Amino acid sequence: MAKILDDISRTFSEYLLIPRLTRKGQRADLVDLRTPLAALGKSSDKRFHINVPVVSACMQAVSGTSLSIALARQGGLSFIFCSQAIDTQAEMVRQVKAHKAGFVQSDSNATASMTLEEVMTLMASTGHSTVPVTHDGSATGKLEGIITDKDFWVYEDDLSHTVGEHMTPFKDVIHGEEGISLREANELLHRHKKDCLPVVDTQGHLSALVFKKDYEDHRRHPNELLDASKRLCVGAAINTHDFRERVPALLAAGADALCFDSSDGFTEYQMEGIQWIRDNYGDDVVIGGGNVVSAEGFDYLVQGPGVDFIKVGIGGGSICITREQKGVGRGQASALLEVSERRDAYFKETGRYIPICSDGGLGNDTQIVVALAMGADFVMMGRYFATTEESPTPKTSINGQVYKPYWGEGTLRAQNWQRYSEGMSTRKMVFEEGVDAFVPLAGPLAEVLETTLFKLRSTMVNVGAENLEQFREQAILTLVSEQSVVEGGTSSVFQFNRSREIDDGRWGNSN
Ligand code: MZP
Repeated sequence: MAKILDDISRTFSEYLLIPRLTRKGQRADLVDLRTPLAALGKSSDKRFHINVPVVSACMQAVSGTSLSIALARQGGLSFIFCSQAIDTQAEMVRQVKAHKAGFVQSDSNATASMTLEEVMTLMASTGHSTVPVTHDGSATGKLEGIITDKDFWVYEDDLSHTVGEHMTPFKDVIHGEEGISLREANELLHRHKKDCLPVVDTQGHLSALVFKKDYEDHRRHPNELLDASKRLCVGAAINTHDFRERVPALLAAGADALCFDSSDGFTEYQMEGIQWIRDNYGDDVVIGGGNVVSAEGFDYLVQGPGVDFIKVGIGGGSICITREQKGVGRGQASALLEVSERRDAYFKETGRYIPICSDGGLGNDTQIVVALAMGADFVMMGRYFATTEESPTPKTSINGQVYKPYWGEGTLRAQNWQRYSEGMSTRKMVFEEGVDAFVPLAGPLAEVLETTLFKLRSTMVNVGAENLEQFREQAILTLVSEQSVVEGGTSSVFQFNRSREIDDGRWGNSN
């Protein structure tokens, strides 16, 4: 007969943290969020750390180039999805590594003959109010001028006029020459009181734009995750089918960490992949394994040369229907608690510390906090990042609200059969394990993440913790009853203003 576990499968929202002593001088802004992504304690310690404990999911609707750049600039790491051809994935890794902080390629461009109405539509669809005007409308065409939303009045000007009639012509545009340093570019912006500086090559072709807001963003978030050559860090997902070809291409492109993207990583298929990478590349490559939901799964993946970090979670993802479709999975809190306990015991036994990533199902900021208190070294999120400006999907207006498409890797749309087909003879998706959906736009990643991390830091202060290791050690959690959840919300009051966080729909009003 099957064995039935004694404990109930529990979720994060069933727990609350009990405050511990906060000592004088402890402040949210002093809390250190640095966390390991690579196994610690082996002879060849790689000590690959990330500066904030968040990574973005290996998903088409999440980890594209722009999001990977934006997240690394905030100190986190993205795993570029592997449900695409090897060369396109490697190219995305290359683009992140080649990103020159502060210099961006323009993604909204016009020609002088376009009408103001057309340029307004362009500004609305890209959300950018500064548009370079080039001879061919491309991002690298000869620069003829700049048009911004301040150059025309929607209700006063004739919108059938051309861009050429309203733009600032090139001769009057403050610009930089290719080769200019970021510091010099920012000095020009400062001196001329400009928001945007186009940079042109010797032929007058546009090569990049430098924005004042990026400078301000950098000053506010000096946490960028950089490699030894000061390039942004980026991770890449791999699967158990084509790792022999994919891994060499991704490493050659400069990927800083690899991660198996599998709904169930407790398999000999994954072990074969890990073994192959270790045999061919040794211990220097950072490899994430998973997903698992039990101590047994953890023990399997750390055997032999083993993985660097382990992802925990099956069936909890916001777009996931694996539990309904196959009856497999476990409440995310229960899974994380069991694996974390095993990780700590394994550390005591072997001196080897394996970071754990809680993957999927984080429905609000408090659940992120609880996951980190329960033992996760960092969390992986899909929906959270899909709601940001930088996710790779287009903004879509539905009934006057702005949304972004978000779909699971187990959908017919993603066609990521490699993620789900361990042990199956078929090389196609027979049934879906995910859904195709929309999420409300929340705003720029830097702003969204700043709020989340501030909440995390302030909870850590409540628990008297100065870093994530202390947070895990000192955390005391209590199970909550349904009635105490009700008590935790507002009661017997009428609210005129809802907070911005609820208004922006980030959490689907579930906060
Ligand atoms: P969430 O942050 O949207 O709740 O969950 C993201 C996680 O869900 C991913 O990191 C991955 O582990 C998982 N995922 C991705 N696609 C599917 C699916 O189609 C899925 N079922 O479960």
